[in-house]
Amino acid sequence: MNAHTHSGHVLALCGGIGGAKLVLGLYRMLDPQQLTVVVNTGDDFEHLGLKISPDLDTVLYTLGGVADPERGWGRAQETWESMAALRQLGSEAWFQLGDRDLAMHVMRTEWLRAGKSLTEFAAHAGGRLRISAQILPMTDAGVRTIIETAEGDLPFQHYFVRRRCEPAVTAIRFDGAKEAQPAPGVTELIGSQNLRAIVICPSNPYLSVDPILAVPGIRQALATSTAPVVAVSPIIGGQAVKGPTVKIMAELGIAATTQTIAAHYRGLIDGLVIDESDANDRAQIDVPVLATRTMMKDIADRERLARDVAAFADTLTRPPEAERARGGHR
Ligand code: FO1
Repeated sequence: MNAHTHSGHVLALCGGIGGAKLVLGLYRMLDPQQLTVVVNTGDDFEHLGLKISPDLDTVLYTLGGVADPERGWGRAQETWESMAALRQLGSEAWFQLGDRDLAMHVMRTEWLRAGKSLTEFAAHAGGRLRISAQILPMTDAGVRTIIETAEGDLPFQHYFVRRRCEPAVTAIRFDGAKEAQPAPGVTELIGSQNLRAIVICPSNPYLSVDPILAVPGIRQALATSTAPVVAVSPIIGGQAVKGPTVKIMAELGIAATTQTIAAHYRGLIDGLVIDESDANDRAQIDVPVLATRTMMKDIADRERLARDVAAFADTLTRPPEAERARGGHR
């Protein structure tokens, strides 16, 4: 089925770099006004007095066409003079804030201190970057991903950047999630009749997608949505494309396979997209599977995967909630 003949909104749930790649494909393949991206904010933190929202910025910069193509985070053509000056003054410098990127943090901090919400700031920044898709944080409340390690609890960026993911992970928790509410519009959109598909991007399920699902109301809205929910596995041939997914899975005693990803999203998804090299795993996955090339090296890869994911979603119908929860697709 030609994806373009299908109207209706697509909602993507996404973390940072890996997820943003597919989001860019969706953005270029769909009518951009028909795309909403709900972004993980569990990685957010306050640093040098500034409010930093790395995943939100990665999505904003990527869709705005100003992301650094090599790093995946931060802005292209970046310079680092303020970092050097901060270092000279004896400031901590383990978290790199580029000169251009700083503008985003300064302004977000100003807006939040003035009583505006993260949702309002994301809409403003998206508009200024001429992005016609809607970009929403998962929540306006402070949800913080805490990595429990053999060396104690570490806030996400301290674990990820400062400690380079070295300490062994024993558990992951999302402080503040229980008290949080979804950002305005998130659950309404998930429940909308006009929704074509919900796509869980190939972000780390434990670090980047679970915080979104931990916000009360989001998981339930997904379970009762009439739109098909499709996840894209971040595991290719037992490896994660980027980042510490496999290391963390091993430390948590979980096998890095597409079956594990399917099991993780059990009761939530109506279909799973896996890499063609993992096609043999299909037999052990109890939802419909699309095996295709999921590695996204260039823009053509992102667009093709986006088209494949949307066309796959169009072939799926949603079973009633109770049946889905039992894995009743077969
Ligand atoms: N990642 C790094 O590995 N080192 C950094 O110094 C760093 C700085 C940084 C600044 C702004 C920003 O938006 C992202 C930044 N990231 C950096 C990436 C970020 O830590 C992670 O990619 C995400 O949080 C994981 O999704």
